[in-house]
Amino acid sequence: MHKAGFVNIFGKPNAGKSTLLNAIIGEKLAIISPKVQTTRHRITGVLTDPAYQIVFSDTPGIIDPKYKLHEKMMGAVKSALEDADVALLIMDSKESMEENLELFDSLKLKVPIILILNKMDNILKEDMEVLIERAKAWGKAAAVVPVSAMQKKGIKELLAEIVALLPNGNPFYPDDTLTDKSTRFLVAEMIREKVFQLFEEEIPYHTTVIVTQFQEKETLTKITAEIIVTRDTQKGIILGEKGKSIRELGTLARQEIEKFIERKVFLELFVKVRGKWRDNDTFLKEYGY
Ligand code: GDP
Ligand code: K
Ligand code: MG
Repeated sequence: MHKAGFVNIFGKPNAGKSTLLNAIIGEKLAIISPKVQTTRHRITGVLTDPAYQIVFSDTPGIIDPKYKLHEKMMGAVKSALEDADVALLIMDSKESMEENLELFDSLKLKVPIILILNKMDNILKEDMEVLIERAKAWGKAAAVVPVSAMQKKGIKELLAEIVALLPNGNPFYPDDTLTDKSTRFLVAEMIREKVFQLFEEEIPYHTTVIVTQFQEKETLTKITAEIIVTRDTQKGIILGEKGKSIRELGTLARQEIEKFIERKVFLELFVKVRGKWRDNDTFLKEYGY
């Protein structure tokens, strides 16, 4: 019997949800950074095998909403909670298990749970065994799986546990589908990732990116994107002295995009100031939230 189902990834900010999705799918679909609240959307990755198809969703980390943007982000978490066949609850193994289990309890999940102890590369083997025992004693997980999403360790074992819990069914997507997100969206996210990488403090959180032009030319793809910030000072920082910072941003983003679309890219970036985009429904809608 063919198996198919929806599997959603939950956990605190920085637990490694996006890294795990990418490790499972084998493509960089979700952007990653050491900063919290990097992921703002629910991102789907589809894994197809002759025997099964799994539709994974990465979600923003679970937080208390402070802005309308946060409310939209938590809406993405909630909708993911309600339609999963299996929930992957992931935690950083270095963090408090009590706190994480308390959070997971508060989700009141009715679907089968796999508890993932991530970042096992940071933990001694004997300490990991203790953690696994404590996680099993929680009693709510059908399986407890240690992984290193970063080093792609434990992924096969995790997939076996997921498949065991999947319902029978036909595939939802054609077998070459990787994600429900458009290339334009993923490209905007890659640029946003570089903003998280290059700029500090409030800048990444006040920034969004939209791709305004995506043209496949004969020898290259021409992409134009707008980087939206909330203040003139932020625009100045992103541009940098004589445009130095935005050139660096452009180079890093272009390299990443070229790897992903496997074509040469000409990338043009503009910075725009939109005062309160994070708390304005019209702007949020325009920017895809
Ligand atoms: P998210 O907020 O849950 O989506 O977490 P990310 O996937 O963005 O990862 C947060 C940080 O943890 C990044 O700096 C990752 O490189 C790092 N990270 C993720 N998985 C692992 C892992 O298995 N081992 C280690 N050492 N770091 C990891
Ligand atoms: K993160
Ligand atoms: Mg993430």
